[in-house]
Amino acid sequence: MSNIVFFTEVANYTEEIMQSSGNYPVLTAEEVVSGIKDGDTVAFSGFTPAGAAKAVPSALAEYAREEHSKGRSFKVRVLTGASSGQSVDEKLANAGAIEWRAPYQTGVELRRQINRQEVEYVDMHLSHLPQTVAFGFFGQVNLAVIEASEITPDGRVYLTTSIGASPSYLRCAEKVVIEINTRQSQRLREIADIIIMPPPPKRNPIQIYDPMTRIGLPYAVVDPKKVIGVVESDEPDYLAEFTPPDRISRQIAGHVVNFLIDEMRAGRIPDTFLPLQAGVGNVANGVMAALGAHPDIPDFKMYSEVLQDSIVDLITEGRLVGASATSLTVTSEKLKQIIDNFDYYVPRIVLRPQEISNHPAIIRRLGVIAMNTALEADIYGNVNSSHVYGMDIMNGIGGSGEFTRNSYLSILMTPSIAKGGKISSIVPMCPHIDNNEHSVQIIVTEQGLADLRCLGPMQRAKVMIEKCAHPAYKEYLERYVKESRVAHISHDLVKCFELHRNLMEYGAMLPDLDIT
Ligand code: 0RQ
Repeated sequence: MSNIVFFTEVANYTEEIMQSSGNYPVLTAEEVVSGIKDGDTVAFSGFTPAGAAKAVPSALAEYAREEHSKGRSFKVRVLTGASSGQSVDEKLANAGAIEWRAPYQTGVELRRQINRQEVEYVDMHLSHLPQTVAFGFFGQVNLAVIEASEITPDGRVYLTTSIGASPSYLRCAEKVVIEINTRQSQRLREIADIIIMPPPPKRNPIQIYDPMTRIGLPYAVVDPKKVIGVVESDEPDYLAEFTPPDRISRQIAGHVVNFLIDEMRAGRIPDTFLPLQAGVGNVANGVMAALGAHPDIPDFKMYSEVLQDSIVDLITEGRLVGASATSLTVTSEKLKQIIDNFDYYVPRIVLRPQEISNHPAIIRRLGVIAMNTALEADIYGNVNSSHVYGMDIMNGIGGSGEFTRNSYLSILMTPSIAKGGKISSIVPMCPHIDNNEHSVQIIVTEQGLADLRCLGPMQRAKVMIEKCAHPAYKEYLERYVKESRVAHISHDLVKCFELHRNLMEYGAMLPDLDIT
């Protein structure tokens, strides 16, 4: 029986709309923008920020500036798959054109506006997004602007470097514009594997039994009647260059690799290894490189969300034998390497909708080892990855929650101090918690690794301080525990945020401390 038979309702929908056919006018981005009204909800393709729409957001930013110069208010509600960087977020934020934003962002200017309450931001689990949109919790999506390499007259849309939430936006939006990006390779469709989940309770098990299982189609589907036109573009994905892992990242990576090897020797990870998920950033890149370089780690697969440059190197070396994700967030140079050798990479990479790449059931079934980054962790193993002082957004929870909660092994990593020692990343109590003590199993800093599995709260506190805290903060943390009210989880509710209050007031958690 074919896997996609399970998605009968979707198949019927696909067949039905494919009987209509479209003859799509070529529009300029400015023509598209002239139809967008103040307060509209616009969904853009893009995931960290691969495959983001590019031409329409630029024109939209320009249009917003013109409207503002005429004294008229003009702001839109913005949806994407995840962060959209320069392509969407920063352009629109710099033009003061964003009123509301979901589900994830990393923009410097947008972050500033969110923290000044100029933009309302819904920070949410990324796999929840498609059904949240489909059931209308965000209201009507007025327009979807989706980057593709091709749209056929019967409504097949071949996406580019990310899948993200685009299949859902194509299905749910009132109107659709396709940005045909002539720079993106037509062959990218060969790594796409797209399904849309039917509504509950008709959700049969998703038949992915290996990171590389394919169950869907190479294209997303849109009703051609909704497509108001196509816009041509040839801009590349805008990605920051990665810096090589620094000393701290290499030390964290060393602890993680040694731990995984010990787990394998103890028989808790099979000799064939388990699929890995790695968050974005330098620490994650460093860990992946270290795993690849270690002779005792067998060749492995990934069931992840984002594929970064380090992943391409590992696939090329034959260490990473298969990688599933929702975006190919790689620099132009790495993308060219993939495209130039596509026959080699096609069987080794698959891109899925974010609802599937981050699906709790599949993460649990495959026994994923999740490795994500934290801003801070408390002595009991609760983790804050998103809000400084529990107030100021950094980026968001992203996919870290769905992987941490559902993986076989959940690892959270952070340098033990930040800002030259003014901040301890190990604190008595996190003022915001993205991943709690019930989901977090392992915490790693450059100081060491705390295996919190099966430990009660006070045992956790001991191990966290001993293994993860920076030596300069150990005494403070030990005293905090000793002087706290005796309970299942000891705390002093007057003092638990003393370090954070000091940081806000004096610019350092322990103002008299000098770590040089
Ligand atoms: O500040 O930018 O001023 O230098 O926070 O910290 O060490 O550069 O770390 O870039 O790896 O980001 C958690 C934010 C880490 C990221 C987080 C300051 C520090 C620096 C950044 P500067 P680093 P990274 C898959 C998984 C959530 C989403 C996720 C993140 C800045 O990994 O957004 O995991 N994760 N997604 O100085 C105050 C502290 C601090 C601190 C560091 N305790 N208090 N500031 N900083 N620790 C991807 C997706 O889901 C799409």
